[in-house]
Amino acid sequence: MMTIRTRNTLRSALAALLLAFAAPLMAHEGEMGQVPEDGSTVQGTPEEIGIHFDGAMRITQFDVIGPQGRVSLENEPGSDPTEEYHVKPAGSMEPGNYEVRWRGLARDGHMMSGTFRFTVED
Ligand SMILES: [Cu+2]
Repeated sequence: MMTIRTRNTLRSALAALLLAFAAPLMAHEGEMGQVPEDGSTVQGTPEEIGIHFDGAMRITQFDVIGPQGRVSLENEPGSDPTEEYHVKPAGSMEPGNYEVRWRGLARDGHMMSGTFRFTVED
């Protein structure tokens, strides 16, 4: 018959084993930086708007929303995984606060999403 101590030891060993197997599955691409930087203020329309990841990410949604609604972008989300995703505004952007909302699929199959904000000044 097992003592409680033995059972607890076995349980700990099993938990450690599960963690060892689970760790690689939990690793996924992270957000490394934004353009313009989150919380920053830029003068005039930014040349590009984008996001950097520490691994390839397949971006499925990338919306820039400002005072006049959704900003028209020159390129739409592609289907190729990339570490650097950039779009160019199709026209000039009015001064005001903008929010970028993105979604992507990491290599491990996890859906990732995030937002960042920047301000455009005259
Ligand atoms: Cu993941």
